[in-house]
Amino acid sequence: MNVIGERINGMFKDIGDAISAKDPAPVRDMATKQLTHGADTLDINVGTRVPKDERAEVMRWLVDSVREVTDAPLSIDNPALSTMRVGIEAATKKGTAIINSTTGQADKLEKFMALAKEFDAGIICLAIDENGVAASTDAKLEIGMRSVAAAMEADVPLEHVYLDPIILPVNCDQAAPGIVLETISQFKMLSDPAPHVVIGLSNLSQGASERGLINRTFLAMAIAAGLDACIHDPLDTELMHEMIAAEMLLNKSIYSDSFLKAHLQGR
Ligand code: THG
Repeated sequence: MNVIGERINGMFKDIGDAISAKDPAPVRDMATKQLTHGADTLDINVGTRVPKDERAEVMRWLVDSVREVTDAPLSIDNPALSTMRVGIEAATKKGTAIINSTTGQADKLEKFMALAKEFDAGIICLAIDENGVAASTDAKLEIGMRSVAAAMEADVPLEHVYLDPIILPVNCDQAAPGIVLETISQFKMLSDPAPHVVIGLSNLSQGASERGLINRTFLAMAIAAGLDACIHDPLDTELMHEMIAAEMLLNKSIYSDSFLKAHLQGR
């Protein structure tokens, strides 16, 4: 499982305040903390408080701040191509990066895949196009297929492609999580080698109570369906333990009586 730590995001008060104050210390600390708690990759998102015309510069500052303490892979989380280029350029000076993300319109796919090729970066492709978030399994698969085809066309290796079916808050549409589970297992059959499949787990429980319980229950089900990357909070210890147990039960890691301890030490 590629754990993509979600905490360096301007939507969180601590990081939003650090951005406003141009104080790199809380950003560096949050990077280190997520990595010691088991994150493999760090998501970097400037948030919505920053005015649009300042987002590229803030992205560069966030990436440079994180790169002072780690060369771990960074997931550059922004919809605009110009900000994406700045973030990917800064991140790949030292280490690798993932483009997070592109939507499925032909022109967007072409431009973002060219960027992935240029920087040898990974790329997350959302099940969204000009009609918005694809609602049905078939509509999500259709965009997934288009994304895989665009990667092949641009000579981006399928090992660098991550399909995101898009998980929305369960309190808005209770049927949607089941559709996402079905989509995850079908995404895995789209190509050989299979694309990676990723979700932004915390979206699921936004506005709900019992957030932790909802997130970790769904993560176990999604891992069973084939999820192999997840944007979530690695500081949520119960969630991380549940993830490790799920991987052990699916025979993706070795069982021993002390499997949890052994796996935590290995991270
Ligand atoms: N797919 C991809 N990338 C993504 C998402 C996705 N990036 C952004 C988001 N979704 C994943 N990251 C978060 C980060 C935080 C929250 C949800 C998703 C979250 N935040 C609290 C809230 O809104 O209640 C804020 C808490 C606070 O302010 O302290 O839930 O789906 N590819």
